[in-house]
Amino acid sequence: MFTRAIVRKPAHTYANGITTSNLGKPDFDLVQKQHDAYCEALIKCGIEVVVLEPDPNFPDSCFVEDTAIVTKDFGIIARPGDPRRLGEEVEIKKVLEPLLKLHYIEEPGTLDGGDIMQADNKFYIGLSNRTNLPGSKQLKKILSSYNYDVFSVPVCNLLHFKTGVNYLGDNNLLLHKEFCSKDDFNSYNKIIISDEEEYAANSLRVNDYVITPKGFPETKKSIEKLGYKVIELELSEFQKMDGGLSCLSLRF
Ligand code: CIR
Repeated sequence: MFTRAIVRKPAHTYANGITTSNLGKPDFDLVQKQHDAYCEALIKCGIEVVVLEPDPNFPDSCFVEDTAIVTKDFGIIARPGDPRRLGEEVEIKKVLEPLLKLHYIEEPGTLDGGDIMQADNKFYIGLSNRTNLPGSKQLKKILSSYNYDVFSVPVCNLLHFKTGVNYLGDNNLLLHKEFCSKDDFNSYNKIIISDEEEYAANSLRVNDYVITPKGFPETKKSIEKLGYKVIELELSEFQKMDGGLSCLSLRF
């Protein structure tokens, strides 16, 4: 059960962020509206949302998930793998410091929170272009000291691990087909996401609801079939900057 979330408003420089998509330039009015709707959805799920002010020096800084890993008992300040995002974590550290015991990923480690997935007492670390071996080793050591089981998984064709895999709870795992043949996930009830609906693999369980991007009917149907209440959100302007649903918040 999550009670709190941290989000950060998109900055007016948002369109200068990093992207590989060719979906066009984001419309900043719409970005703000979609972000507001995201915050409202979290509130509907019973979450107290802390909204941080935008930082125009970091166009990608609304994607707060990449800056830390949080649980109810402790947090780990990440070290973003793209140098253009290095420094976003400083503000998040200030916010989390009074709330949680903190640990840190240190040089030469790099690690983006979007590569880290918790599934009950397990953590999966995606080794991507953003999260390197030293970063993953440091994280493993910290998480193991809290008695979590930790596994590493290579990420080849996606930005982050959670671009393609997300745990809904109750043993249910949303899985883009890049990962479906991996033995690592055999113990889960796998919901395989097709290429056409890849963006919806990044759906998010928040308490009694699953929040999912709008426009992916097959995934929505599969999630509803599992018995979850679904909230759909329009996220077109975040998709344009390679941002998924989970990356807009830190939940704990
Ligand atoms: C980036 O490339 O870093 C941002 N434009 C998008 C980050 C999305 N984060 C995530 O999926 N966890």
